Amino acid sequence: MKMVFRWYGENNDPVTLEQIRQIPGVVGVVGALFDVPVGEVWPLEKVKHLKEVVEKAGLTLEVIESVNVHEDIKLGLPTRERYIENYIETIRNLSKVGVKVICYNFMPVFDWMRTELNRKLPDGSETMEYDHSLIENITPQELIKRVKEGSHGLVLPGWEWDRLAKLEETFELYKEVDEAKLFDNFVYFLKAVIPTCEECDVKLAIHPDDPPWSIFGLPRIVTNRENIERFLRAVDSPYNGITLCMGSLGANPDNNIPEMIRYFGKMGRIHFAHVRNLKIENRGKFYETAHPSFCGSHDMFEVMKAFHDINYEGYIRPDHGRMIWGEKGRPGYGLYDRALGAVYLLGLWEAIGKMKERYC
Ligand code: CS2
Ligand code: MN
Repeated sequence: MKMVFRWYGENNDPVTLEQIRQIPGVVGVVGALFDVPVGEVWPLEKVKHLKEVVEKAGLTLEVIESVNVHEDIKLGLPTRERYIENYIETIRNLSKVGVKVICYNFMPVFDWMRTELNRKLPDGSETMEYDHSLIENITPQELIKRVKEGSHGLVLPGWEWDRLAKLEETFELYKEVDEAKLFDNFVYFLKAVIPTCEECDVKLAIHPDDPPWSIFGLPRIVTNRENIERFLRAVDSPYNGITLCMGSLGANPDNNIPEMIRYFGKMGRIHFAHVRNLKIENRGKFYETAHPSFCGSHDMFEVMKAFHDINYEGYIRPDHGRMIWGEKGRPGYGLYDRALGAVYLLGLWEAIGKMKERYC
C-alpha cells in the first residue's frame, strides 16, 4: 500500500507540499490541473511542470484526481467523439510523466454532493453533512448557492461554477438519459479509452457516485457491488478499475465495504482507495467524522484488514477531514484532520501486518 495525499496545486491550495512531506508515511500527492476546462487536452508542458514541482519537494506524482469527463460523453451526444479524442490525448500526456492511475467519475451534472459544508460538531470542529430530505425540498440552483456560500471562496473539486451556471439546459438534456442509457454511454467511453490505457500502462479508476443514490432525479450507476461488477465485466481489462471510496459507498448501509474490498481486490480491479469514516444518522442522512472507528459508523480495522488480506499494493489516501484547530481552508481538504487520518490508517496497517507475522 502506498499512502498519498490530495493536493490542489501551487497558488490553489492553502496546504503546502512542505507540510505534506512532513506527514510520516505519506510518499506522494494526488494532483491535477485545475485550469484546463473540462473536455480539453491537458498540455504536456503543464503536466511536466506539476510533476517537477512535486518531485522537487520529495514526493511522487503517480495518481491524478480527476480528469473529468465532459458532459457530452455522459449524455452520448455526437460531439462526444471530440472529447473522447481529447481524453485519450490527456492519458498519453500523463503517461509521459509517469502517472500510473487516473481517478475520474461518471456522475451526471454534479460531482460529490453535500447539503451543509460547515456543520459544527460538539467538540468545536466543523464538518460536511448530507441530508436527503433537504435535497427533496430545494431546487438544484438553491443547493448550488448554498455550497458556493460555504466554500470559503475556493473552487471545490468537480464544482466549477461556470459549468453549473448552465444548469437548466443540462437538466433538459438528461430527460432523455435514464440509467440504462447512461450505462451504455459509460461502456462506449470505456471501450474507446481502455486500449490507450493498456498501451500506455495507465490504469483508470472510477470514483463511485457520492452519495450512492439518485439526486434531483438524475441517473446514478456506480453505487453498489452489482452495478460496479457489471461495467468491470463489460470491458474486461485490468486497466478498467475502481477507486474504492468508502466515504461514498459507505453512506449506504447496504454496502458492505470490507466485503467489496475483498471481492474487487481479488479481481485485481482496485487501483486507488479513499479511506475515511462517516456517521450515518438515519437512512439518507450522514455527516463526515474523523477517521477512527469510534467516531463514525464504520469499522476501520476491518476495512484496513481487508486491504491487507488482499495484499493491496495500490494507492490509499485519507479522504475528507474536518476543520480543526482553527484551520481555514477548502471544506474536506484541510491539513490537520487528513494528516491525523493518514497516520491512523498507517498505524492500523502496521499493527495488522505485525499481528500476522508474529501470532498467525
Ligand atoms: C472527491 C471527489 O472530494 C471528493 O469527494 O472524492 O470529488 C472525487 O475527486 C471525484 O469524484 C473523482 O472524479
Ligand atoms: Mn472519495
